[in-house]
Amino acid sequence: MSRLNLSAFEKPIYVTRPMMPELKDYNTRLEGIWNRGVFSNNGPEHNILENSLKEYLRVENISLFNNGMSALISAMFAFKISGEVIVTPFTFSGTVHAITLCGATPVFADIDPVSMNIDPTSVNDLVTDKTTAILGVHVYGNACDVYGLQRIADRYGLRLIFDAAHAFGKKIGDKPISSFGDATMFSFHATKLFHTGEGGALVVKSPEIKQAVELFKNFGIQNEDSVTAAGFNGKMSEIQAALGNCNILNLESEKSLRTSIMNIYSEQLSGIDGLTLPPIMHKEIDSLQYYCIRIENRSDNFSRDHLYNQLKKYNIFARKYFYPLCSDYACYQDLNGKRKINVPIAEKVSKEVLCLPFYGSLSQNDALQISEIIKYILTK
Ligand code: T4K
Repeated sequence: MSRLNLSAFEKPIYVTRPMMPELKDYNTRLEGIWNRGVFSNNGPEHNILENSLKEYLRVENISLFNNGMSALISAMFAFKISGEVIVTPFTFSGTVHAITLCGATPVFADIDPVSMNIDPTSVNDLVTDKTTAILGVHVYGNACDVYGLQRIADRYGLRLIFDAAHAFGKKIGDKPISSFGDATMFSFHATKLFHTGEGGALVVKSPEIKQAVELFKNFGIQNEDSVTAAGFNGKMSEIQAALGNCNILNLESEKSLRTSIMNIYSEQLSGIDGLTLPPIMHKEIDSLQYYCIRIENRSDNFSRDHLYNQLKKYNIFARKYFYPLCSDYACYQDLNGKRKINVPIAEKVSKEVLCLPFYGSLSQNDALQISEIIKYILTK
């Protein structure tokens, strides 16, 4: 390895870079698409990917989508979600917008201070006779308290839906993450561990719900003679699926490269007072989606924002996922009526988090250099 240095990177270093197959392998699949002239509507690339994902994720009822948010919206419609949905404010905008776009009202629960996922105790306090569902997000790929949330869902007869945009391939013990709750959404956006450029999937427990989901994502068309429900167009194209069929073959090597980067950061950044490494969640197989540290806001020279801004001077573009909180968006200020939004832990956490560059094509030297720069900024 070359000598460590504190100089700025020549080229920008982003929070993530997409896994990319050999162009010739993608071209081979594109040639097939060209020869067939089939670009969408459950073509062969789509069907191959659906079967591969069934096997990889160990699931039965999976539907592929043009993006993760479409998949989440479809879950809402398939379950006819209305009234209030209890959700974390510490997530990407798309999670909460999916609730709103379906005509339901998001109600914000607080999060656990360690896992940074929705806190079942806070959820329990927010259940009313209008509540129909809980929407949990496995933030950074750390699993929610799936058992605690299921107990609440069972107690009040609520649907339990998970946003697993960050948790592709995640397991709790030997159970796939999508075996919990009624439905689980995955995102296959270019910024995700496994991706199809844009794309996503929905895994559901019941075959009947899968039928409703398939209908909804194809305009409600049952067959040439019958349209049985109002639906939209959520279909994954052949071009997207072909990329997924290439990428799935490189997944294990991407994961092993990310594991090396994770180990470098965890070793280099441990023991810094005021810096917290990602939580180690026991009995979980990591999804390796993000590497997120937390910085206590102690002074002008020791805070998340200070580190974030200083890193830019070195051409390092870390990201503040998830700041601001969804509950602070202008469009969600009036939603909860007289009920005050009470999410103090989420407020604190969102001001501390910083996702570091984390992807397989980041070199180990670069990860070491980024660590050195972080240590320098925080201790100078
Ligand atoms: N739920 C959760 C919890 C989510 O995190 C997301 C998406 C969703 C739901 C919705 O799923 P999708 O409908 O998107 O499938 C990015 C992604 O656009 C978004 O998918 C993701 N979460 C979110 C956490 O991150 P931005 O606005 O930060 O993306 P952007 O364009 O700034 O990209 C970040 C960096 O990645 C860039 O600085 C460079 C790199 N990049 C990005 C793209 C798109 C590349 O190197 N190549 C690329 O093609 O939202």
